[in-house]
Amino acid sequence: MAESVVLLDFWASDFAQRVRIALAEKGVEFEDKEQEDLFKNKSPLLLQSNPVHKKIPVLIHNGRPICESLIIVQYIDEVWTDGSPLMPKDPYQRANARFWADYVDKKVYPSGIAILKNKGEAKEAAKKEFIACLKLLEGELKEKPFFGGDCFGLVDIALIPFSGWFYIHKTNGYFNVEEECPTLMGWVKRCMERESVSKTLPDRRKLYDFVESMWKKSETQ
Ligand code: GS8
Repeated sequence: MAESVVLLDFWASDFAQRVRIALAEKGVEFEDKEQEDLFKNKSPLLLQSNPVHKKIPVLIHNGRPICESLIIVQYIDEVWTDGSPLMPKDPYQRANARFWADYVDKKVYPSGIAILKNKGEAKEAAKKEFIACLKLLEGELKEKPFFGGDCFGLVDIALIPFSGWFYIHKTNGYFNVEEECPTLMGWVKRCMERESVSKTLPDRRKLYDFVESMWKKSETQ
């Protein structure tokens, strides 16, 4: 029986982009179920597949749902073993990769959201925090091509979707990541040379317009 791979997706979601990049790295074909009204009217399939968080992405593999993007990426790596691995072999390196991917979720994502959400002092503090996080990541990257060394893997997949925000920050005159973190920007360019990434990340102008309209809408509600 042919296997079934379905992704509950939303085009602008950084978390869903991680899953699409991992599937592309492994050459896995999947059915993409875009969630048309993710925030106001969740599909019955989403509610049934992720009853705990009710969020995308959800990967439904042969009828069984897997939730949480970083867990899904690691699942993909374990199930589809052809192609280059996304996790290091060594247990210490694996733990380290999980640590930094978790850091992206716990620090980079919240400070990035706080820039968009806040005004005044809180916005300024969030900008500082976001740049400090990126600089810390730059220190971890050092001179390596990718976070795990020569191989593109979990931490790269966790972080690269957020590079779409850099354009938003620059366009809004907040800061220029290219100037603040040149080494990290070199890594962004390297990641973008991979088809899995360049074909997955949305057009930055389209993303900009979407994010701006989202926050404007939330301000008026
Ligand atoms: C986050 C998923 C998430 O926030 C992961 O998969 O890594 N920790 C999770 N998904 C958002 C879309 S992206 O902003 C979502 O589904 N939001 C719907 C909602 O909040 O109702």
